[in-house]
Amino acid sequence: MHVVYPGSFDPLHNGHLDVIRRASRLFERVTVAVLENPSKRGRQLFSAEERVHIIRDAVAQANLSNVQVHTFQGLLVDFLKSLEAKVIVKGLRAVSDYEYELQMAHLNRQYPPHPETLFIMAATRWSFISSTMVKEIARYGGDVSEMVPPATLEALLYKQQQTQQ
Ligand code: COD
Repeated sequence: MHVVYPGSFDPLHNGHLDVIRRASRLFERVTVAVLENPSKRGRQLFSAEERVHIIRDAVAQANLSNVQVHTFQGLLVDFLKSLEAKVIVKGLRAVSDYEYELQMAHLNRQYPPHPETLFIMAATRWSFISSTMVKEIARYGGDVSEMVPPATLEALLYKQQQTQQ
């Protein structure tokens, strides 16, 4: 089965990578779909290309050969159609994620290809991590090396150096 794991991934952290790893064990093919949202461009730390680059590095380091990474724009269902995929994978951290994800799952299912959404429970260890928290801690010089893969850590350090120049 071919599944699509969509998100902003700004940036990828260990909770995301754990979902990718577990999905890659369960399904034949996993496409990580990075939302390229022009209206959010100024508000995101990494460009869509940078986010794809980080995820590809992390996936290669983890030896996940059935995982591909692509950007998409517009509606997720249209991207699924273009791939002929019918299953979305999402991660669930807590009840607070559930309401939003439930609404999205129902809405996505209204439109062709009428995808199913499957949820993978966040690993306890990573369930408190979000990209927003990673960025905030990194911005103030905190150590995020336990929360993100080396590819993200490198990209964060590079971004910090760039902004300091
Ligand atoms: N552990 C496990 N899973 C996690 C963790 C963690 N610590 N943190 C986040 N996740 C999961 C999230 O629950 C989500 O499933 C996924 O990882 C990605 O998370 P984010 O935060 O990078 O991405 P989101 O939630 O901002 O992504 C939103 C989408 C891009 C999926 C959504 O906006 C979308 O589909 N947009 C396209 C437009 C569209 O079709 N809209 C209509 C939808 S009805």
